[in-house]
Amino acid sequence: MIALVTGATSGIGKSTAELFARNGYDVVITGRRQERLDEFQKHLEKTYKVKVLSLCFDIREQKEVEKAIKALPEAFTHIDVLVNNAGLAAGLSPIQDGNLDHWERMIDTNIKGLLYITREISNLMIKNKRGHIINVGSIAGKEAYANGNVYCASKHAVDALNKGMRIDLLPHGIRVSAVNPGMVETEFSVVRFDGDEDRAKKVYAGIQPLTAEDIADTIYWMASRPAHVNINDIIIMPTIQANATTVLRKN
Ligand code: NDP
Ligand code: 8X3
Repeated sequence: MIALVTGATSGIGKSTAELFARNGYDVVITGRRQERLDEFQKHLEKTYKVKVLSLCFDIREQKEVEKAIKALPEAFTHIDVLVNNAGLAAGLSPIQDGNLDHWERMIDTNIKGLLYITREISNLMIKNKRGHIINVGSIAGKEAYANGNVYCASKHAVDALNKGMRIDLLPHGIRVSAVNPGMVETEFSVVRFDGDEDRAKKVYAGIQPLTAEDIADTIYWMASRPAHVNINDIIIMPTIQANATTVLRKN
């Protein structure tokens, strides 16, 4: 079995690729940071004795995505599971003060990048007559919250695409699922706040957030259900979080 995980250099994607490898899957790991990919590939190969292919590309660049997938070695073309994880939030501002670069990055990565890779891999899955696409959405795709505007819109798009893909791929026997997490402590907030680590730490101060491993567990559980079972959609929150903005903090 083969799993391709986008955004496997950090956080949820990295933990997910590791869990699939631990369960004997060969894995394709992607991201833009070549050094991290190389190091992670060595670790997975050595620890789990599985085949690992690392692909370094920017998911926002359609030609790069197409080239990387078209050049997959034969042994990696039978992708069983695609985890559409690569994504980010950039900024947290009211709509009228939005930073255009932040908007473009979120829309190009979370929506267009997810579409580019899905187009390539779904065609391989159709040829192989099997497959499972697991989309990483967010609680931000289920609710809008103050200053979350464009990030929330991008994750609402993932929610809609999750439903649409399931309809279009139904005749081909391809399963489509989504996991929508609340707060998970990864590099997410450091990226959101343009590298401001102190501000990022405050997001998780006084709470027990989810971990990347919690989400990896959920994704692997979805993928490992019997072939006739499809988990359509899961919202997963830390116990201290009731919705996008209601969080119980210890002072
Ligand atoms: P991280 O910042 O830790 O990981 C993000 C991953 O996405 C990295 O591997 C990064 O790789 C990759 N990525 C980002 N931009 C690109 C790009 N242009 N091309 C290729 N790869 C890219 O964050 P998380 O693990 O938390 O985020 C993973 C997913 O989970 C995202 O879709 C996020 O929206 C979602 N999510 C996160 C939550 C949280 O609270 N953390 C909650 C709900 C959903 P590289 O930089 O090497 O390219
Ligand atoms: C990440 C969770 O609440 O920051 O998608 O939007 S949140």
